This record gives sequence, structure tokens and C-alpha cells, in this order.
Amino acid sequence: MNDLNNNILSRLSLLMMISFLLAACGGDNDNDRYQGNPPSNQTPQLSPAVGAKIKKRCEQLGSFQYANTTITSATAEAAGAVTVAEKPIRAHCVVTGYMFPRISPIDGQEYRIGFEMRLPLDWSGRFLFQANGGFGGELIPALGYVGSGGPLTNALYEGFAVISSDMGHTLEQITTFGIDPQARLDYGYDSMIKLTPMAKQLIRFSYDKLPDRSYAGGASRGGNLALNAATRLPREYDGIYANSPSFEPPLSSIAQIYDFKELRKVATEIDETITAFTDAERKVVADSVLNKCDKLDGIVDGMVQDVDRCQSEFNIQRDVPVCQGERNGTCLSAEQIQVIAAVFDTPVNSKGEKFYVSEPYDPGIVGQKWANLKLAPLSALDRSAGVLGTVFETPPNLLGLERPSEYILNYNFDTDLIKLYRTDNTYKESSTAFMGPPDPLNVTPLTSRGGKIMVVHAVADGSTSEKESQNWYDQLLQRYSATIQNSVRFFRVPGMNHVSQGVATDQFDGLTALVRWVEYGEKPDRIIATARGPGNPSGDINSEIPSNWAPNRTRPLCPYPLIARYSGRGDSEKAESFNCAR
Ligand SMILES: [Ca+2]
Repeated sequence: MNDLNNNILSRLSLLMMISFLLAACGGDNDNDRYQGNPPSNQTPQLSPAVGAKIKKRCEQLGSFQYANTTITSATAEAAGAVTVAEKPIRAHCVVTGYMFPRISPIDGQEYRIGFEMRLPLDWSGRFLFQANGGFGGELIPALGYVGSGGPLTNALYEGFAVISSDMGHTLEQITTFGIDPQARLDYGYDSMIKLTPMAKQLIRFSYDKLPDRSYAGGASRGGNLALNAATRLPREYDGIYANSPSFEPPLSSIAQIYDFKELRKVATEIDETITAFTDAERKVVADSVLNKCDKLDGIVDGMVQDVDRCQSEFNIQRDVPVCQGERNGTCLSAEQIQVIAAVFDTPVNSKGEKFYVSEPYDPGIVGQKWANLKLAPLSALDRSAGVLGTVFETPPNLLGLERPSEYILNYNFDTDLIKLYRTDNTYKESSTAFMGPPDPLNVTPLTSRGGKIMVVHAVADGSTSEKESQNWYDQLLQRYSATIQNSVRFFRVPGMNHVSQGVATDQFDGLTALVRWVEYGEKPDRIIATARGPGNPSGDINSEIPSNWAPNRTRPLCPYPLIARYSGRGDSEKAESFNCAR
């Protein structure tokens, strides 16, 4: 499931003035080298976090008190009890609890916001809000994973204190929580708003000081939530990290239904849309894309870095072999070409009105994860239909729960989309509003005080289209000019599928790059990404890496609109031979 969209500029100068005044009054440890009147395209440099040792035994953290909060356990986790890439994670305390228990007046269900927090004994002075993906409902360990393939590190390993939450409902409630209006809001953004100040006070209780620097990060829906933090909590967070987010989750979800209905037209088994576009046929299209686009970045290496030029160079109607007889895996039928073109193009209703974005052509569509998402069978869509109907529509539509196939197959893009925008006396915010981010171009409350935002998006995503992030960044460039690159950057990962995998260099550490930027002013001019071929130190091998790639091929991820272009010299398997250039 997924996750898009918009905004205020008149308050900019006032907000900047206020933030400078606050900095001058000595916010925790902001340094003062930008006090005074910085040039308008400068933002203050936040100082680095300072670490601390925990001041209590783990068990003592159980006595932490905070309004509307119950601690259920506080235990010690020894060094190495959890690992990342087979490396031991430092000793830490694990604190679990919940906030705002209540009985819903609407459905009589008990709801509460469950959380898990991990606090290193030897702490870096940093806090991460681990924004989780999917529909919530489970307590994913607060290790601080924020996306990418085969992570070699995570926030807990790096010494952050990390919180994870179930977003205000349990797994058992996952298909029905949308009936309760507050549970909708907690899932959308309100649990984060409630958890953030509590987590910071638990940090103070543990280390006798608040976090110096706070970050929100996640992938997919988690990336969307992190972007919600950017505009809903711009004073609480210094750095925002989002991998393959959606800016409009309700619409990206409905676009999946749209794709399914298109693909069904050419599926040989009607509800198994993998038969509409088989592995072999995806390879045919990927090879056709490579044939047109691989060389555009200066080297034929199985990767298409020049994503934008490729979209104009490649034409599926013209460049893919058309079957002369039956489909045989070496061509596409004429009808198939129309359907695949519609799937990649912007979804439209019967009047031609667009409601989501297009998806770029990229050779990474051969990836199994792309297929699992884009070519999901009816049975998989059925599992999400209940949530779509109950959480995203106003009033909640139980059809998705009771007869999911009917909900999917009868979905009407002319008359049903409006339900995503509706409110009534019980459900006072529409899903397009509460899923947010509410005003994604309004980044200056965060950036004017030195905060940074980093968005990474897979080009062959299959779920949340890379075009969502690209359109957002194009609008930021339009609104704020190129100076926005001092505070907000967007990186594309060619060949990668949703969050990770695909035919790509999908292993990278964006969070560390963000920390270096926020706290040390080191602009992320390139992030080194590695292919996870055999021998990768994560132990998590990507079996889709072609055998003619070095197993540890590296490429720079470049800040959009720059692309990784081969310099013309040097080892083409190494990032150092590539420049981030136009
Ligand atoms: Ca290439």
C-alpha cells in the first residue's frame, strides 16, 4: 500500500525572524555563528549532537511518568542481542508502553497508541522517530531502519534513541479501525504528534537532557509520515528522511486498482495479472528501454541514469517488438502495448481527468518486487480493500471489508474518488487531508531554522511512483528557486523497486548523509550506493544483480536534477568514475 501533496510563503520572513530570535536565546546547543542577519539564502547551521551516558538502570525507566502514558515494561538488552548486517548493536534499554487508552464511542472498540522505545546506554544525543510503513497495527522493533536494501547500519547501531509505534491500533483492528474517527487521525499523523513530546521527555528522564537533534525517517507510508513531520512538527524535528514516499496515499492506493483493471484486459488468467505482463515480457520491455536509454548517461552498463531523457527517447508504441502471432515471451501483443502504456501513463477517469501520476519506464521493471506490487493479483488487492473502504472513504465503506472483490472490480473512478475528499460531522477530516503531508511545499518553518529534508525514490518503484517525489521537488524549485537545494534534496535510485531491490545499487546509508548535512553542514552532493551481489557484507544478497555486474558495483546517487554520468575514464564498476552532472 502506499502513500502525495500542497501550501504559505507570506509568513516566511516572520518565521525566519522568530527562529533566529529563538536561536539567539540559546536553544539547547545551537551555535551562534549565524546570529545576526544572514543572507536570505543562508540558513542557520545547527550544531552537532553531544552524546551522553544513561543515568538510570533500564528497570528504573519503568517509573517514567507522563500524561496519558502507561509504561508496560522496561528491560535491558545486552550488546549483540540484536544485530544489523551481523554486527552487534550496543547495549540498550527497551521501554514499551501505550498512550491515550480509550473506548471508542463510535465502534465500542478499545484503542491505544502502543510504542516501543530503545535507548542506548551510550547515547549519541540523537532521537529518531521511526516512521513505519503499511497500515500500522504492529510494534516493529525500534532499530531505526529507514529504507534501502541490505542495511549495513541503522539508527540504533549509530547510537540514536529510537521510537516505533503501532499508529494507534492493533493488527486485529487493521481492517476496522477506520470506523473510529480518532483512530483514523492517529494512523494519519496524530499518534506521531502525541508520541513525539513523550519520547523526548523519556529521553530526558534517561539521560538528564533532551535530544540535541531529532530526526523522523521511514520508507513508503513511513516516508509519508516523516514528510508529515516536516510540515506538522517543523519545530520538533531537525532532519527528515523519506524513502519512496507517497504524498497522497489514498490516491496512490486507488491507482493500484486502476492498474489492476487495465491489466485484467490482457491477463490470460483474469484475476492473476502477472499473466498480463510475464517475466519474459517485462524483460522484453526492459531490454527495449535499455536499447534506447542505457547509453544516454555515457556508458552502456545496464543502468539508465538519465531518467528524464529516457522518457522522451523511449516510446513503447514504437520501440517494443509486436507479436505477429501468439504471445511467446519475445514480443508484446498490440493490445498488451496499449494496456502497459496505460499502466505507466497517468491514471484517468472516463472523462480523461487525471487523478494520480505517471510512472517512468526503467529497466528495473524486471524486478520481482515491481511485479509483486504492480501485478498484484485480485486476492492481494482484496486484502487491502477493507482498509481502503473503511479508512480512506467518508463515511467508512464496509463493502471493501465484506465483499472486497466487488469493491475492487466495481470501483468507479468517476463517482468513487470524491469519497476520499469528503468529510461529515463524525469524520471531520478527509483521508486526503489526514494522510497528508498537509502542505508539502511549506518547508520553510523547518528549513529556516536549519532543518534539512532528504527524499529518496526508486525509479522502478511499482507502488508509489517516483513521479510523486519528482513533481514535488519540481514545485519546490519553482517556488523557492535553486536555493532550496541548500535545505531539501531529492535523490533517485535508477533500477530500484519500492524502497529496495530491483536491478540497482540499492544499498546506501541516507540517514548518515542527512545527519552529516544537518549537524556538520556537509551537503550531500553524492551518496554512494552499492549493488548487493554475492559477498555483500550485509549477508542479504540481491539475486537480481546481473552476472556481468561487479557484485559490489557502486554508483553515486545524485541530487536531482543531476544524474550520475560516466566521466569517460576509469573503472566503470566504481562510483568514482561517475560525476553528478546534467
Ligand atoms: Ca547506462
